Amino acid sequence: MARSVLVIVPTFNERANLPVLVAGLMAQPNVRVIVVDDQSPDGTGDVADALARGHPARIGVMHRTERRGLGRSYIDGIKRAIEEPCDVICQMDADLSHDPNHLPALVAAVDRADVVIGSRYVRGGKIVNWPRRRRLLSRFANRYIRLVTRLNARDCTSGYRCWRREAMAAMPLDRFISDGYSFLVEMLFVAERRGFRITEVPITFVERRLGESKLSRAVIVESAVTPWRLVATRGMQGDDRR
Ligand SMILES: Nc1nc2c(ncn2[C@@H]2O[C@H](COP(=O)(O)OP(=O)(O)OP(=O)(O)O)[C@@H](O)[C@H]2O)c(=O)[nH]1
Ligand SMILES: [Mg+2]
Repeated sequence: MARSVLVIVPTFNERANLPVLVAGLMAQPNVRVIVVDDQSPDGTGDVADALARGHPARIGVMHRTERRGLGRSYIDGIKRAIEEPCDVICQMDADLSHDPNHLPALVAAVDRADVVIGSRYVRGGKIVNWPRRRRLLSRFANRYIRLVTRLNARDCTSGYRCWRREAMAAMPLDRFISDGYSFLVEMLFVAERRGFRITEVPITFVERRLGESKLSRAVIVESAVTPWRLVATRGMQGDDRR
């Protein structure tokens, strides 16, 4: 890849998956990684440190000690990422659902957009090994979010995204309301309100084979409520015009 790319990977109990993902990312030229671990009880943080010792110039690790959460982890990771020299900042799950081989296509699309979503729900996008129940939940979540927030993207909940560095740096992270997964929807909502160009590139999403999902009841409840909160505050947290 011609551009310099920084990938933020939040981890919680991904000890078996992280080395495979990192190997895939290290095989891509001009890619660096920041792992943001939330004191995983399974020792993912130590695994990340060991990987970083193997590639000190390309892998950084953050060990969070404050309240756990995907959104909080991303906020910490992004704050660090925008301090580092790079052209594109990406977000990616650690559970091997997101293939590093899709990265060049996503990064290339940053030429014509501020935010590029690795999307399951555009032509060419696929989901492998998801049970029917999980497919329905994701489909429903996307319909619901689009209906409530009027977001245009087909896949508003994908965690595989690339941002033009300046667009990411313009996000008002300290005003975000989400702790967990709904952070992903909030970012998109704020980006759209700021007039950023959002585009989608198809990916093949593969269900995790190892480790456990962290999709808890609390996370689902937050995801159901947040779209309404965003609309109610009209994304004020993302609006400098107030
Ligand atoms: N740092 C951090 N990472 C988290 C937290 N919760 C989830 N993650 C990471 O976020 C990514 C997505 O989490 P998953 O559990 O795979 O969630 P999902 O992909 O929506 O659900 P599945 O389809 O069941 O895998 C993975 O890399 C997780 O390790 C958290 O509280 N803190
Ligand atoms: Mg997953």
